[in-house]
Amino acid sequence: MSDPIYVTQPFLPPLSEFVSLLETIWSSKILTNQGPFHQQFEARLRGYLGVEHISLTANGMLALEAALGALPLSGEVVTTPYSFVATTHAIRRSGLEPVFADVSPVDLNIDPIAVERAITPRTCAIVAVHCYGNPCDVDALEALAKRHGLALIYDAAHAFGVRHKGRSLPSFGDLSALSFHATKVFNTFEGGAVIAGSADNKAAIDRLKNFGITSETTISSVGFNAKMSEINAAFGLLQLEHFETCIQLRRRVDRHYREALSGVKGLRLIAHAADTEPNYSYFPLLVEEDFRCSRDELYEELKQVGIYARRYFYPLLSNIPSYQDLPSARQDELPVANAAVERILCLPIYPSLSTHDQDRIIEGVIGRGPG
Ligand code: T4K
Repeated sequence: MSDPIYVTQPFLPPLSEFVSLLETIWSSKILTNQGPFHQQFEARLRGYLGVEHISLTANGMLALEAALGALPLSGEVVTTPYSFVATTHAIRRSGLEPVFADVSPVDLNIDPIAVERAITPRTCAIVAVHCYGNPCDVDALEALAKRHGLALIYDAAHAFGVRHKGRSLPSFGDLSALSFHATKVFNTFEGGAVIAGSADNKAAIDRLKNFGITSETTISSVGFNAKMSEINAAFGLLQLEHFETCIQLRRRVDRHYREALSGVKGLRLIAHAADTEPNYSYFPLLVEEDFRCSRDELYEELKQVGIYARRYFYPLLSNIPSYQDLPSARQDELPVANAAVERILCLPIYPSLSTHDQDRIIEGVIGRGPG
């Protein structure tokens, strides 16, 4: 059998380029606690993302917890059930109550009309996800948040490098949380960041991620440890130099899939949004009823030939034991999300995916057997 193909493969720059950065760390012996690489990486990201305030974190989930912890929130948070489990867990672990609202059938992002219906006097915030890197309806969500006096936080774990309406997508909202996990479009092995709309929020996040410490003798809040180490920050600096090349390589893969699979009976591709420069982080397919087989049969068929597509984000978060008893988790209240998780399949996409391997995947999907 041919080599396995996984849903993603992290981009790694030439090792020789990283060694000199490691030598710097070895000689300085500064390993963590906002050292020089941490500061340089924050500065470079501010420039790249066109934002004023950013705080690096150890991973994307803690970035989201830090974002939620930076604001004076209590009560209910309206959020999507169609995401990775970190989104809802971060809300719950912050002592807040997740309230699910359905998603739009067009892009599987939270539907502002459903959000408005879910708002009660106890709602304090909206946590929306730019799912697969496709922008939420940022204007409608901002208007809603303003009208109801709510905080607007984006889980932008998939959105690094996306530009929307002339701005970097993670710059929308009061706060956005990024993930730099190995499986993400931009990785620092593990890592993340919060983009803050104000210096005060950035300061609150900097404190929270450092145990709530303000100075050597002042501990002003109950924080945690979510600091990014120097090794991850140095690696991020290097990764940034290669990022545009990675996006171009991903664009090639995305185009080839779209050319080969658009118009195949029973397959629906999610279109790139208008006024958007995508990051091509995922390639989601919806396997409709009139396709030659079901989504799960397709998933198994591909696995048989060594292609490991993934059903992101199955199961739906409103259907897992931790959340299924919430009143907002009722399946009839979330028809679009419940239907989508039964149909979704994410095909492999990453910079080093060869055309040969991609053709194997396409042939497997279309049903011409192993390529
Ligand atoms: N919000 C959203 C919307 C998210 O999607 C995520 C994370 C978060 C928040 C939280 O961010 P972090 O705290 O993770 O920074 C993965 C990732 O672990 C997770 O980061 C990601 N979302 C989620 C969508 O996917 P798995 O369980 O699917 O990963 P895994 O280990 O099965 O990896 C998938 C494939 O990638 C493997 O088959 C092979 C390849 N791979 C993976 C790793 C880890 C590699 O080639 N090298 C690697 O090091 O969850």
